[in-house]
Amino acid sequence: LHQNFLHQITHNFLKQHDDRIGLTLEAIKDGFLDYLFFNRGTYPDQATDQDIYQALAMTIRDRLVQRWLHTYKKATMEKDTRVVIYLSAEYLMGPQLGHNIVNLGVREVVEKAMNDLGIDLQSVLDAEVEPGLANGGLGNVAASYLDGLSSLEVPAIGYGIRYEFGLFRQSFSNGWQIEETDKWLQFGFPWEIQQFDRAVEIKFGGSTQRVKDESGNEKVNWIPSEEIKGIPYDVFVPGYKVNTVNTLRLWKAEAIDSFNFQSFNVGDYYGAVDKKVSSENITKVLYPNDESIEGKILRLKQQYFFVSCALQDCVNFFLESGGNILDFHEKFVVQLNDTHPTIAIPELMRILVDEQGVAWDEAWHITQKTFGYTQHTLLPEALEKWPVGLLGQILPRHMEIIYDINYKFLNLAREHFPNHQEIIRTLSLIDETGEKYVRMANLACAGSFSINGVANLQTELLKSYTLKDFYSIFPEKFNNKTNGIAPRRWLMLINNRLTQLLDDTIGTGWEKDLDQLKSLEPFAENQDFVNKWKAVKKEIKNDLAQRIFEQQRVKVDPNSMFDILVKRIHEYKRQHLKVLHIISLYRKIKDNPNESYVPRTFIFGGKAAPGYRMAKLIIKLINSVAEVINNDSSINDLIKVVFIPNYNVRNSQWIYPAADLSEQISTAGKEASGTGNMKFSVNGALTVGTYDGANIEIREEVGSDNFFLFGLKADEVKSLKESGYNPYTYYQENESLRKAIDMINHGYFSPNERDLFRPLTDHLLYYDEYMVMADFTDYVRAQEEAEQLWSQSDAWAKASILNTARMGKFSSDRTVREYLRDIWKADAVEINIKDTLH
Ligand code: F58
Repeated sequence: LHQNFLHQITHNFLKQHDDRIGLTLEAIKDGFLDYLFFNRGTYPDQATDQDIYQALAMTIRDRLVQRWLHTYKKATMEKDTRVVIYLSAEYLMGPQLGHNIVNLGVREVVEKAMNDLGIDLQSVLDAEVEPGLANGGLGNVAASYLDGLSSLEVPAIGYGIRYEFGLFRQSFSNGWQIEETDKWLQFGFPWEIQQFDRAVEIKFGGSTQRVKDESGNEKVNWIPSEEIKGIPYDVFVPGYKVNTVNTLRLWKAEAIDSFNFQSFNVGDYYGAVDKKVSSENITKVLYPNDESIEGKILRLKQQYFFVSCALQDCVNFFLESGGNILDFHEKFVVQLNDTHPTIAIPELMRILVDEQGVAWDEAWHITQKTFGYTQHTLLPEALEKWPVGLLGQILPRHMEIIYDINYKFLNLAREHFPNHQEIIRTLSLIDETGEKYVRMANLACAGSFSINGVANLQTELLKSYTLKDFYSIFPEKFNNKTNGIAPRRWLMLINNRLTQLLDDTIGTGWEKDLDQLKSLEPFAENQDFVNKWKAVKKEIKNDLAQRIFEQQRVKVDPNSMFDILVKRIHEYKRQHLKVLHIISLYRKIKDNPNESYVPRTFIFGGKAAPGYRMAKLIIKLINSVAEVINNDSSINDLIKVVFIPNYNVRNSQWIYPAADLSEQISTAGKEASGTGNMKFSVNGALTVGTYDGANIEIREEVGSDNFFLFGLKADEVKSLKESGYNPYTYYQENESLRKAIDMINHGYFSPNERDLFRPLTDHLLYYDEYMVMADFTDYVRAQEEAEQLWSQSDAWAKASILNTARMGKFSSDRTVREYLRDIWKADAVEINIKDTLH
């Protein structure tokens, strides 16, 4: 009976399908008006921006559900298809509505539907509150790779955390960064479906016990002191113009029984809800550090919480579909997005050995065949380690498993390095140099079959320094996967004007095969096209100028060079190098007012980790410099400085397309890859950059004439440091650098507090870990080169065209294909939504 019923509704449903969830103008309009009335309870003329956004979002979501259900049931859950599992504590999804409209291929229809109703689509998109569930680049690639997997029709699940509060919202008060809670869920999030029936239980604390099972074999029981529930929320990840809609499954922590009746009965209401509050704290907030790890208990609990939810979920649905646990690694390949999900390795061992009764060696074999590990950093402070005591207290069984893995792993290492106690000590999963720590990166290397960096230089540096000894034991595990960005979001969606021009010039098709942009190259010689290119850029810059004026009341000239530095604020990313350049230019204009100058607008954006004092001081310095320069009428508006607050995906979408010059100025050997560099360049910006991360590969592709290179190379940074670096000599030798620093130190930008920026300037003069002083002179030279090219506007436009034309390599589709070919080995599965589901 049940089966018949199922057939019937599927049949009826399919009959009405085109009216109900079709992609026609009428269907979309009807859906939208229905939602407005029945769901939002309003008439069109009384609807608020939020009503309109929610109604359109639900209308689009309806068009994803069936595709998603089919992908999940027909591909992901099928026993024999291989599924890519992505484990990441962060996903930078960005606003969803526009992106999903583009991927469904209905941008024009939706625009028309809205227009017919007198609604401007852009203002609907502006009403969305984005899920800010990431710090920066690492979360961005996680989101791009899910998009790529869906677009290539490969079944995949991303697992992560549904933080109630995402990355803090940034505002400025008197130039200082202020952090506010990001309540991104306050109006509801229309792109998720709660899945109560797939909830799992997670244990913490307590102790372990060795017991005998029914057949007399010894096994370990973990008796926890705390248990909580993980509730999954599925977010749709549609591919571009295909039926595949993969799943991003985000977990929320809840108390198992939210009410402690015993306490309640004795009148302790607050005690009764206490447990609920403390369980739910686990997924309350995203830690706002981008390149260092806070050794907080809650952070470890977050990590374990989501990876345990994920692995239990995989094991459950594999066993439900009749899989044999010994084939786990055939069904799933699990990619660790950086070191923070590494606790998944002992967790899978625990599930296999303690819960599924698999023998240790076999379990280790399965585990090692399951995991791939991506490293996103070169900064030692970002290599995560946990005190043995703390890890043992929160996860006593995992600590035992880690010790067992280490014992066997070090025996293997000794075979490679028989008499090298020192090397064995650095390879050990336990750091015993002082207080004992578990080295999570070492655990990840030991437990994965693949280890990859995210750009060529970084992978080489991992092999020769950071993970050198692992490389000598397991050279075959190491590989490089240069990052990429999703062309649908980072070009099509955000740069409609350029997209139109590209479509008109080389036709469509490049969105799925970015190498096709190559056919734009000959147009760089075509004056008519060059003029069009310039006209489009001008309009885009007008849009941004208008937004800046509305937001900050600063007038910027769209004819000036838009020189942009947006990313997290960090000393290694060297926003202060940019500030020193701006000050020296300002000084030059004031000293020689009658010379001619290139008018420039310097735009900054980015958040500082709330506890990172130097980064916050850099923000204050930028805002102080902006205040002085923007109000100095003697320089005739030749330069303007703007700091756009609360840099996030939404406002970055206005920023990237409008850039003339992209600033990628990290100290060489510090930026693992960078992905902002790619977003700028594909939108036609020229780069001024160091020989670092993916800059090197971008320059290789776009050509050295179309890229302003400067600064020390990674090996030069290293040898200068080793030979005794003295930043003060650069201060003595370079007059404009000296004047710029003196202006800061004399209180020019902080008249009420002369010494405000001393910690920053002292650091530069006497320590300068990131070699700002050493690179200043060459940086100014590269900037002058840029100004010369800018003065020949056709030559600049040509270089800009060539940047876009030659960025094909940096599509995340290429990166995903390489992951699939070398690591994941999963195939595409075409989804037919006419298939009946059982
Ligand atoms: C970034 N890392 C790298 N980490 O800095 C950047 O060069 C690279 O392009 C990008 O990854 C993608 O590969 C990064 O964003 C974090 O935000 C972590 C958050 C969790 C704690 C450790 C840092």
